[in-house]
Amino acid sequence: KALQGKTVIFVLGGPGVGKGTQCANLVRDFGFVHLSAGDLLRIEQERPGSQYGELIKTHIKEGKIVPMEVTIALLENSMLASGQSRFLIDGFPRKMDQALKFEETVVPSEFTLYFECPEEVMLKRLMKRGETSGRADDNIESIKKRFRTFTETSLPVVEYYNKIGKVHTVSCEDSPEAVYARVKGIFNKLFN
Ligand code: UP5
Ligand code: MG
Repeated sequence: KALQGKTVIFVLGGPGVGKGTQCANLVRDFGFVHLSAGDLLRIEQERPGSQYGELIKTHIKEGKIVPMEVTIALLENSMLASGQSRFLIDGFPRKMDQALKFEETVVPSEFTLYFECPEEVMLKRLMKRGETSGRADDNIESIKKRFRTFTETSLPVVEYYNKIGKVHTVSCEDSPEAVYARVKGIFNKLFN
């Protein structure tokens, strides 16, 4: 319970919607620590001696959700190690049980920042990024699986928080700058 009282914002949205891009802006302007669950899993996958390397690799390629014990431990450890108190948790929770478990055992979230965008726009962004990203899941087969997992399993998390009035939704079809203007509008009211 070392993290009780810290500020946590969940940043959710489909694959390639721009979560990482917008979180970088918020780090610069509002002093948040940005923790991408996907980035942490990719780092753990590469760590020599990790017992989860193979598990993470196959789950990411298949667009499946890694068991929450692994992801929550990575997030909690990073939060503690940072010594900071404001966190953007990017790309997590992706499943309802993960949301409840994290809020119960780590810290409750302030709200969810939800990025919304049509699938064909996200597809274009990911295919373009795939030309240079080296990410094992930036190919058409994996992307389709990621979209499906998002719609079937992760979107219900957003719907749950929306029902209890804890979601700020931002449309992400426009340029990164235009999207950030909207995000900044929300954060200015809450954190300045
Ligand atoms: N771009 C960004 N914004 C743009 C804009 N407004 N206009 C035009 N282009 C824009 O952006 C994607 C690309 O689009 C970039 O090239 C960017 O320049 C451009 P980015 O900011 O990277 O989008 P993001 O939403 O972060 O996309 P990402 O691919 O990271 O999202 P995913 O949710 O798919 O990936 P993540 O890394 O979170 O997860 C990967 C996998 O890890 C999951 O599929 C899953 O298998 C596993 N995972 C878990 O199991 N559990 C977890 O808790 C988290 C992940
Ligand atoms: Mg990302």
